[in-house]
Amino acid sequence: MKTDRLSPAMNQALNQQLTIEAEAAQTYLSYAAWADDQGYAGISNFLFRHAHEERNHMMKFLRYILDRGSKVTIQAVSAPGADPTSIQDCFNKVFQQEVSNSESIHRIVKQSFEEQDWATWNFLQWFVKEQVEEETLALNLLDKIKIAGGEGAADEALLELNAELGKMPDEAHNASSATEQHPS
Ligand code: OFO
Repeated sequence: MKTDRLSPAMNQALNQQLTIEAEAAQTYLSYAAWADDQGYAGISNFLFRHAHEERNHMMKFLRYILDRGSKVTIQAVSAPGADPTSIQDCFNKVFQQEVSNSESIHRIVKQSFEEQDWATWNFLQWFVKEQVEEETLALNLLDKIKIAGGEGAADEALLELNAELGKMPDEAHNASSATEQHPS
């Protein structure tokens, strides 16, 4: 009896997305370490927490593939790109990464529609909504930086943003507890 409820093509697409989420986590980790090194502890903490969120996204894909009786294939994760050159560049890159991730998720939504795989279509709706929130968050941060002067933003404005992001609540725990497991 066939117990794998995913098509081979859908299994491949979901496993690829699992790797993309892991790569997103690595990129956020590298930006967080860069921001800390630049002296922006609050921005760094925000980015560390976001790295954790991306890892939770990876776990959601892993769990779903297993729940559908299908096979998880853990792949190598590529190294993040170069460090940002400024806080504005950092959030530009964050925004670009989120848009590219949204596009990748939308491709799988389309595939699930074409395959009439309604369980996967339904599973992906959480991610469609999540990506709207993540793109909006990144855009709002870019707006704040632009208003503060963009590449020429004064130190005071960046320190204010640093303090604000350090306190911003989100789904993931603080970097200090980043090694704990907390699926969400
Ligand atoms: Fe930043 O998002 Fe995962 O999916």
